[in-house]
Amino acid sequence: MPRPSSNGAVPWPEEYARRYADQGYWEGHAIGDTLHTVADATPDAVALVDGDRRLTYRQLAERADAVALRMTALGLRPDDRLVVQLPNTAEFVILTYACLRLGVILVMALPGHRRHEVGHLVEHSEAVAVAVPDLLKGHDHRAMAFEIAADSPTLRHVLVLGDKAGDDAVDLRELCATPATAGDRAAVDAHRPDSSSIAVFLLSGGTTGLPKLIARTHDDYVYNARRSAEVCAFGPGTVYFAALPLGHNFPLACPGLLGTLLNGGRVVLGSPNPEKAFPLVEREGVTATALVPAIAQRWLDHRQEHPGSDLSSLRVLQVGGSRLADHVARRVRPELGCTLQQVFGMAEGLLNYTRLDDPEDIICTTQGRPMCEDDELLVVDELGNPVPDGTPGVLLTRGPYTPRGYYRAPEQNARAFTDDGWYRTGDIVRLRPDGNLVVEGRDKDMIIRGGENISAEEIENFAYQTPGVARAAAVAMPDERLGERVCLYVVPEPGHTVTLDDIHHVMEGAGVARFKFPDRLVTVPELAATKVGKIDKKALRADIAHRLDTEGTRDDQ
Ligand code: OOB
Repeated sequence: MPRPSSNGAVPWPEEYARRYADQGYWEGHAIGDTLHTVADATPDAVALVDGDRRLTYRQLAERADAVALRMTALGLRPDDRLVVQLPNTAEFVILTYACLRLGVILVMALPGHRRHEVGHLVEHSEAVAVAVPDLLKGHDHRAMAFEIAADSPTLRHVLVLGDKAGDDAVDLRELCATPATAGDRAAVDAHRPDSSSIAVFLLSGGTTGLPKLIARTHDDYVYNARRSAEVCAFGPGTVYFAALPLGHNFPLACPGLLGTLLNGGRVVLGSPNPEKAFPLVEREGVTATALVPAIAQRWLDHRQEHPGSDLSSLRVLQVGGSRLADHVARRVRPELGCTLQQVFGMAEGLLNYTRLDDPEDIICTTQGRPMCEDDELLVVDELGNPVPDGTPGVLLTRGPYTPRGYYRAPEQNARAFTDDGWYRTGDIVRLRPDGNLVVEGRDKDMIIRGGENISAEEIENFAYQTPGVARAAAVAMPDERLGERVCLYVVPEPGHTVTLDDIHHVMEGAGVARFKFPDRLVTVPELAATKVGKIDKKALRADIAHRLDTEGTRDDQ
């Protein structure tokens, strides 16, 4: 197992790093510099659209440098960590660009995260700053941030987006409106980070209690975005609609925001709700977007009910994050009039895409193939031995944009990575003779609820904190709308009853993200066990599927 470097990230072994650079995957430029090069080439093209606000490449680049300088005035330094939890807004993009220029490392929290998760991210990354909205969907992020700051030895700055920033916080709108001056660029250049340093920390969906941090370097992340953009044929004419939360790898760099900006295209910010998204697609002439299957299905259904909206500009709909059912995939071209691209990816690195010119059958029934020739794939059985092609097994991978370990997590790394650096994805796949992968299932203990990854272990930990719970097991239950939802099996202690509300109450108290709350509780006298005495989750998944079937609905509660 490679040893972590002094900054806590696990580097690629020397020989691989040299090879990836020699092959040209790693260009040796920091992302901020690369973005500036594009801005210099197309200064007057519109880079970003947020509602009525439009920023050209020049404006975006200048704002980023002005913000970067203001951040240094606040005391932020290269290698400092900033946890960001912002909606898809121009401020998010400007702040991201500024941090990339300065070498301040962004830690990408997700909008649904609450005190429990954001607090953990701040602590684990030793963040000095956090950026949040004031109020969003009824949640007071500002108050949450100050609560976390009060307990944190490192957090010094709270950046707030919205009318209620308050005197004790840095007003993000004001920060991003800082007028640019002539010397900004040179002054920020002085801080320019090394291309092998960490650009962003992405979060692992993960199977352990709390999200782990994935250190993505400038080198590997530029490649991630650039090669993705090539596969997706992004160029100056691309209008990319960032609908999923930008902190997620998929809309951020697959090819997403970064892949669009690196090619002189235009990014339109918004939310995936089809009622708002469809008019925006029409107004802005959106050519590409990325969705998770649950939302893609909502788009298809909305389209059937409202056939009037003009989606003719849309050329590519990327769908990934969880398994897209073949029958839903087949609806995309006839009903939305665009090419479907399936994306089987992970924040840990490896990206598989169906290609735009693949036959319809491959597009609709496979999850694509790796984007890079030097992505290494291994499909193994339970003992770790390679299976013959075409036989389902667990996927292991290595490659130029798949780091060799999580940040400061030696125990998890020992489990999630092999000694020679392969990442165990926990996904069960079948490798077809044509090189495409079909995702057949998961052997990791994770539930994917409408695109949000939930660790079963984390839910079980909260169940065990609930009075009256003797044993607990969380499993995925099938759901028409979200793909999967969380079902919690509980064995109560003798004489106790446990309700779903009891579990929610404990999670509420701990400030846990709402999307993780179990959707259903099943009380049983004992939990099915495997031959070696482990909880038999396969049997539990079959049990809940059977219960739903006999109830005649998969969509109750
Ligand atoms: C994306 O990234 P993460 O890190 O949130 O989740 C990764 C996991 C994969 O290991 C797999 O279990 C599942 O999500 N997954 C899929 C899938 N795409 C992801 N399972 C079945 N079919 C698919 N197409 O989810 C992600 C990152 C970049 C691009 C796209 C998705």
